[in-house]
Amino acid sequence: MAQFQEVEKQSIMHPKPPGLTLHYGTAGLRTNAKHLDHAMFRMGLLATLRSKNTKATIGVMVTASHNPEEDNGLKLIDPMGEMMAPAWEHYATQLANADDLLTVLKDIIEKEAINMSQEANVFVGKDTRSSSARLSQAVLDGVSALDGHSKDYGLVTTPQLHYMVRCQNTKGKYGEATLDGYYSKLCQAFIQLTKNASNRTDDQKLLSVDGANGIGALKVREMESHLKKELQISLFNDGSQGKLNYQCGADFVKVQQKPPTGFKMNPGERYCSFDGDADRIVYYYTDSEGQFHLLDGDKIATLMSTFLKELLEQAGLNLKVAVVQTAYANGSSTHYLENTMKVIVRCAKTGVKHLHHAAQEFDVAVYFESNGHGTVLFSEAAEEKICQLAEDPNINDEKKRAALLLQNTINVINQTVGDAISDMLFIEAILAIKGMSVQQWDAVYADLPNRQLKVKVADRRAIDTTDAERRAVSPPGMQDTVDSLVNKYKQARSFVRPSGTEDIVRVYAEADTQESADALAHEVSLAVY
Ligand code: 16G
Ligand code: ZN
Repeated sequence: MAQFQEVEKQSIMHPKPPGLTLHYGTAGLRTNAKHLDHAMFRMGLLATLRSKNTKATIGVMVTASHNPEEDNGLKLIDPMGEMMAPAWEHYATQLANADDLLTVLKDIIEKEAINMSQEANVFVGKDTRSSSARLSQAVLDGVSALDGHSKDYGLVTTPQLHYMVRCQNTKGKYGEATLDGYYSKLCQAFIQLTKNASNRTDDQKLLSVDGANGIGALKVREMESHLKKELQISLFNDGSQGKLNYQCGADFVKVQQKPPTGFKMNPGERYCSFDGDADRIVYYYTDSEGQFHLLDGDKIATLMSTFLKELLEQAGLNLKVAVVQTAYANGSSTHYLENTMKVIVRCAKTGVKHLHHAAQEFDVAVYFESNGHGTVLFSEAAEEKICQLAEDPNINDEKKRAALLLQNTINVINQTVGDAISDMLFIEAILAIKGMSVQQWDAVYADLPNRQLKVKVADRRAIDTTDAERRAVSPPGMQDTVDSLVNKYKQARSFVRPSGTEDIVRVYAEADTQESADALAHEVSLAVY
């Protein structure tokens, strides 16, 4: 077939380095940008096949998120804006590593019974890395080699591209598949929400944002005029001087538990950091003693779920709110959510796709990883009930207000994936409506002291876990040892899991004091073999 001849011809321009093996994992493909050209071309081919297979538009985002500037990577986006289905992740790995490209390609076509005359559409986006332009061109080459149509969105955040894909495939029902459409939808909803905040002072409208010297900074600038001064953002680490993700950004702040470089913090003021592709966010402040306080994904999930639960009650809607966390969620947050807020809490395996999947089972579900990646999902039935109520002329004022707030909440949220910009607007709206300071938000519960360690082992795959990674089933005896160590400490919990992104094992421990958490993490790491 002519298509395959074209693939063969083009692939010569995108040769695979000998001996290189890549793996499409939880975060897509990711490695040093020097080794990725062939993989990008091939993922352009795969996205085209996936588009033919689903008869829908597919997305390809070129980014390595919070990794250093020298790295790059890619994530594929399925029709509803969600991460690509796991069965196809396996094809991605096979295709990226194939020595005989055409054989693997034909194999996928046969296995999935793909109709090659079906039209294909692929949306492509990229972050601000210096390698991204060249690599996204390789993706576009791959799409055209198989006769697919592509649309190059250029510089966008990862969640913006997810959003575009969903808009396109739902024929505008979710919004318009343009950047302007995205900003208008989110910002209008934000402005409507903040109209419910009484006596909001100019000071409360101020927020400092660390853009990680990446795409998020660019896009916050672009959005500013849509906010009509209802949120006044002071942007730092905007990419004009510093290096991407270097000593800044959400991952740095969460891991180091300290402020990013690039600015001076004033006590009591609100700050947040995005990561390098703006799909994660964390908040923080310093108190009058100069002590740093981090509000991570767990605190964000608590704020959002509490707000939603209260509104649903006021609206008299019988819809269940759930929170989906991972094993890393601070024990205090789980305890508070289950026992004080009385919301359903579920634990999923690490990796956004697992949380997203678990969240889809509920009417309204907030999912967040502690690292700040998360969003809210509303079931179709829940959205319908909320919209019907908002339009019902026979309800009292309190119910009406709650229904309208819920409706605008749906619109401010990017339901496809965690989105720093959308999460930020929703958090700012909640704080404004509740008249809550960042300190008051922080004081809702106190985090248990905790410690994370990395352990290098001969073979991390020897460790197998169950119960959403909270217990190890192999090697034999390891979990018993962990249990006996945990029993020595108060309010303690610990688990061991193999990393999905690095060749290491991760140990997490929490306990009543920092000394205990540190000691427990250390003892558990010695028990890992
Ligand atoms: C990936 C995941 C992230 C997760 C991390 C865990 C996505 C988009 N990203 O970066 O959510 O927290 O892996 O890494 O799913 P680890 O397995 O090395 O601990
Ligand atoms: Zn990211």
